[in-house]
Amino acid sequence: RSLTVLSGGIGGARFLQGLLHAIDTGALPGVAPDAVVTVVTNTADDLWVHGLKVCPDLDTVMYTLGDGIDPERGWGRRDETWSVREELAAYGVEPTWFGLGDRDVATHLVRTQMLEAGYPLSAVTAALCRRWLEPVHGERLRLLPMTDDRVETHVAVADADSPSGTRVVHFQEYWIRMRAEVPAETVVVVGLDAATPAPGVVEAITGADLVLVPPSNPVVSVGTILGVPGVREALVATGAPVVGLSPIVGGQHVRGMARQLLTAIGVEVSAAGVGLHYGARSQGGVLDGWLVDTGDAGDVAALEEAGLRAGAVPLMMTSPDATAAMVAAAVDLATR
Ligand code: GDP
Ligand code: FO1
Ligand code: CA
Repeated sequence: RSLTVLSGGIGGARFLQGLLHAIDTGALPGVAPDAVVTVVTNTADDLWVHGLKVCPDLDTVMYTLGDGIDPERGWGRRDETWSVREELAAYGVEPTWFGLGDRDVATHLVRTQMLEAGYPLSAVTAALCRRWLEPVHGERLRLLPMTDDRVETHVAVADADSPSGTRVVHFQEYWIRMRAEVPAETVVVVGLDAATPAPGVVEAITGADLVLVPPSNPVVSVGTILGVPGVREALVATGAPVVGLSPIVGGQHVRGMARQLLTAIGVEVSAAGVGLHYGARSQGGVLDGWLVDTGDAGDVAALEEAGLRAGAVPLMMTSPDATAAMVAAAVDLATR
């Protein structure tokens, strides 16, 4: 069996931990323990900082599934030190707001050197995963960037000091420095329309037995993956069921800034709102099924009226077992 997951960073990584746990414990009906998982990961968070290419979502998934992640932060390395960051700050070099860990810098140096030598991001990612994923997962887990092309999410925020009344900042600045506390007016994903899916991405979707959309950020994680020309078409064309899980529980995101960004793009901040935003494949969207939290069971009727198979189950990823149960519910919905 081959499963493909469209993933962002922290939420997607936690979902994937539960998915792999479910496969290993035989908790998924009809999914054999030797199932192969391909992760198509958002790269629009990526940014160049201090001359280094940083790929937050790829690194978060890679470190999490390779057991190198810092469990408190959910990003960056455990046992991290910050000498490089402190020295850069001592030179007064911006951005000081971006947390660059010493161990993490090595990853960015390897990636930057390989990119400058002409390797595409997909080859760089495969090389980094030879250290982080192959020893633990062998060939059953593949981490792909959504595209090898440069794509960056920028956010336009109100700014009284600028002549236009608006200022555009990189998504990382909006999130890390501004804590998403300034209203986002528009989200612009620079380079997305000119991007092409990375090698293996379309086949991973069209050739899968099951495609899962984890409770990742619907705007800047899943939305950006769907925006890569060719990805949406692959989802409409695939013979695999496509099932997603809501990142919005009780009308609120569980963490991060999905509420602010959904509002910016005019999508209702609810489990049904996000499911309807992705849309039913029978109506030109990308989903066959959509899982909401038990507290949002009232949303199921509207989803089913829109052509989606819907279910209400506990959706908090409080442990690999809890997440594994969510994955089993998604597989069940897919085969219903
Ligand atoms: P990011 O790239 O680090 O922001 O991570 P993702 O985009 O993959 O996931 C972020 C999303 O995960 C947020 O919108 C959260 O609402 C959602 N999320 C985090 N934890 C949970 C959880 O336990 N359950 C659900 N349903 N969503 C979650
Ligand atoms: N998130 C923060 O809140 N503060 C940081 O200083 C920070 C640094 C950072 C460095 C490398 C990396 O891979 C991720 C980092 N993140 C940081 C997380 C990053 O902002 C993610 O993009 C968010 O989780 C949203 O996707
Ligand atoms: Ca992200």
